[in-house]
Amino acid sequence: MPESKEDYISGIIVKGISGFWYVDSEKGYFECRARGSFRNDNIKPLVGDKVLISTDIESGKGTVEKILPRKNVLLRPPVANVTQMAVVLAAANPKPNLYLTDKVLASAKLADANALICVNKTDIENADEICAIYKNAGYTVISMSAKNDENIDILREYLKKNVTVFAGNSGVGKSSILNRITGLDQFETGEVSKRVERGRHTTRHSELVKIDELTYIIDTPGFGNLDMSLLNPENCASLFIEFEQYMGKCRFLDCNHTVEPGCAVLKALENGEIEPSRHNSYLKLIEELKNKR
Ligand SMILES: Nc1nc2c(ncn2[C@@H]2O[C@H](COP(=O)(O)OP(=O)(O)OP(=O)(O)O)[C@@H](O)[C@H]2O)c(=O)[nH]1
Ligand SMILES: [Mg+2]
Ligand SMILES: [Zn+2]
Repeated sequence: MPESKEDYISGIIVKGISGFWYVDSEKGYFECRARGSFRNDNIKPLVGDKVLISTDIESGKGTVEKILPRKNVLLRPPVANVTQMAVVLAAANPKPNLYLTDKVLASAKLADANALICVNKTDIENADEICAIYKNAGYTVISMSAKNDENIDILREYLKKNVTVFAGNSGVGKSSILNRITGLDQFETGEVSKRVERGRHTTRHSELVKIDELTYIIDTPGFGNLDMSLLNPENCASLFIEFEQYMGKCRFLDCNHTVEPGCAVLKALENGEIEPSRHNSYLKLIEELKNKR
């Protein structure tokens, strides 16, 4: 073990498999065990963690000695320090699920991560309407086709210097997009039907894939089970970014922006400043959260 902290190497955990943490650093790639005392302190390393490791470089093996403070933690996928979430929709096949999209966008806001919308498969259907919904809400929207390599370069620009998680329904083309980004066929793709046949037990671990020194991407398997543990009916209005400017402007301080008279959000909805589908998702989300209680 090194004498002082200066001998530690700093890196980022890109993968974790059965107790081994794979750390990417300036000095190379190391297979690490976590220091035993983490377990005593009830701290578990996470993919995305910035860490200090000790190693005798030649062995390629090391020990995670210290986990640096985290910017945020996502539970599904379990990843730390995500700076951006790219929500992928398909113009068609599968049909866009705006509610799920809006829930992921809310969780991105909650995690203080930038959000991008990628509307894929524009080669099979026009996506202007969906794009408009999210542009009007204030999001960056990229209409694209992984199949035709359309606008992949624009997405690549947005990824720079970010740790970006790709989320979205199964079959929308996340892995296909990421294969285009890396130029390698390293992400498994397939038709939805085949995926279902394969069953639920396919092992899937989250992995940071390096694009360049400061740029990483993470593929995820569909939305399946979105983590909503930190959302509640009270905080969710502020997670719809275009509602924010109306907060504090309703007649009632405890306005829920559902049916209340003098509600600034409902007025903006009437005026066309807020998209009906977005407000609809908001109503659905508070219902879902209330039922969970
Ligand atoms: N027409 C068309 N098909 C596409 C496009 N992108 C992906 N596909 C197809 O859509 C299917 C699903 O693509 P995947 O990349 O596996 O989808 P995924 O989002 O990773 O799905 P999960 O891993 O289950 O979450 C595959 O058959 C792809 O070939 C596109 O831009 N246009
Ligand atoms: Mg995939
Ligand atoms: Zn209101």
